[in-house]
Amino acid sequence: MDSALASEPAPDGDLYLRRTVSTAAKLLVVGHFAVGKTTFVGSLSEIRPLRTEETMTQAGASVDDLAGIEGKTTTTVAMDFGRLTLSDSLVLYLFGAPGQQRFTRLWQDMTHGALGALVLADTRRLEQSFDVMGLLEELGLPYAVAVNHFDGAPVYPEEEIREALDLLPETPLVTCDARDRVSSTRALISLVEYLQRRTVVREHV
Ligand SMILES: Nc1nc2c(ncn2[C@@H]2O[C@H](COP(=O)(O)OP(=O)(O)OP(=O)(O)O)[C@@H](O)[C@H]2O)c(=O)[nH]1
Ligand SMILES: [Mg+2]
Repeated sequence: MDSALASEPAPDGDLYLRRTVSTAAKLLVVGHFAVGKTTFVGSLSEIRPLRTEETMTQAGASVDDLAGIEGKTTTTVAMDFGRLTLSDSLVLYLFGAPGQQRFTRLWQDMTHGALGALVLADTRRLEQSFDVMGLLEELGLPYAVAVNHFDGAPVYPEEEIREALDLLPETPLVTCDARDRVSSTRALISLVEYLQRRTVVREHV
C-alpha cells in the first residue's frame, strides 16, 4: 500500500473514482464531542465531505461540554463522510462518528466493515476519550490515537499521554492539527501503517 497521497489528481475534478481503483478501505474517525472530527474529515477529503451538522440547542449544552471551544455553534448529528485516493488502486472512505454516548447504536452500524479507527484526542480533556476507546475495544476494532492540538491546550510528553490514556505499547500515538491536510494525512497514515503491521504479523502466526 502506498503511504503517500497519489501524485496525480483523480479525473473529473476528483469527483469520480479512478477506474483503476480496485480496493476500498473504510476507516473511522472518532473521538469525543468537539475534538475536531468534522474538521479532520473535511481537511482530508478530496470530494466535498458529506456533513450532518445541526445548530446546537440549549438542551445539548447541558451534556456537551463547550469549555475552550465557545465559538462552536453546530454539532454532527449523524456522521461525516469523505474520500481519499491513496494510490491508483486504493481508495479510503472516511466515516466520522460522533462520540457521545447517545450515538452508541449508530456506531454499531458504522463500524461494520471498517478496518480500524483514528481516535482524535484533546489534551484539555483526555479522560473524555475513554468512552470511545472502550467502545472500539468492545467492538474489536484496532485504533491509533492522534492528539489534535488546539491553541492553548497543554503539551505533554508522549509517555505521559500514553499513560493517561492507558495505551498499549503498540498503539500509535501522534499529534496533528485537524485543520491542516498534510498533518491530518500523516495521522491517518500512522493508522494505515499500524493496520498493515497487524496484518503482516497475523499472516505469519
Ligand atoms: N485550534 C484548533 N482548532 C480546531 C482544530 N480542529 C478543530 N478545531 C476547531 O474546533 C471546533 C470543533 O471542531 P469540529 O470539527 O466541529 O469537532 P467535532 O469533533 O466534529 O465536533 P462534534 O461533531 O460536535 O462532536 C471547530 O470550531 C474547529 O474549527 C485544531 O486542530 N486546532
Ligand atoms: Mg462533527
